[in-house]
Amino acid sequence: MKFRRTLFAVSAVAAMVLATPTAALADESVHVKLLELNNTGASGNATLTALNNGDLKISIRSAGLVPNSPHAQHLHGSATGMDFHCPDMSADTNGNGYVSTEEGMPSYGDIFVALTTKGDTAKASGLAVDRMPTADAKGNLAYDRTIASADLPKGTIEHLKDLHIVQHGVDANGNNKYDLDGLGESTLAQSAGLSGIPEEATDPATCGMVSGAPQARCRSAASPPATAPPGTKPPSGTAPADSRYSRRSAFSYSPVVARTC
Ligand SMILES: [Cu+2]
Repeated sequence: MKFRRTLFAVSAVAAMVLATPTAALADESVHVKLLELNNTGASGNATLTALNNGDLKISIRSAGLVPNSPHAQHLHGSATGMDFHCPDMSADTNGNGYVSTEEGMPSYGDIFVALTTKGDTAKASGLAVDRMPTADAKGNLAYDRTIASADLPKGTIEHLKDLHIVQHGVDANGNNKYDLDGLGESTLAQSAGLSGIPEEATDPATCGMVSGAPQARCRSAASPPATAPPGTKPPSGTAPADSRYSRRSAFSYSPVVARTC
């Protein structure tokens, strides 16, 4: 009898062990710290969550933006492994004191996904300010949206670490609005066939680099933390002096992955 009870107990444990690998895949998040560009004083935090079904959930909370104004925002970069990063003021090649969107593109790449509030999220909607989030009277902005996997460019989830979040909209002449008196007309908008758009509306205000990436999904809380694939581990050593704008120094796999598994 005792033998039978022991056999039953062993079988039960074996069944539990065998069941563990079938646990559902967990959603996985990466954090993006948004830092000011163009001395705007704006900042924020964002979370990108790769959902189990392949969708991408984006959550952004920013402060210090131009109040009561729409802020175009995008994922910049590419899914081809290009080494983009957030620019510093040295990207201001025309010397007007502001890094424009075009001047920043060699650093952070082209628009990859337009983070609109509704409708399509294609690059072509990059300046669809009527579908971009608006900062409140205090300059705070909150954005939450889940983009279906079918609407994401190929390779988005796999290359989250290569992407950046950029929010646009500055106030060069300090009158709490976008106007042509600040920096003239937007050359970006002009090149897109739009006239009368202030440069203030399109110059970048914040930029943030993904600080971790879902290289591998976690199966259960008991699983060991996922590790970065060979060749993508950040270099060891001291971070550059201006680490705010260095993608490499902002890289950190294990803390993010371990926390979200
Ligand atoms: Cu952008």
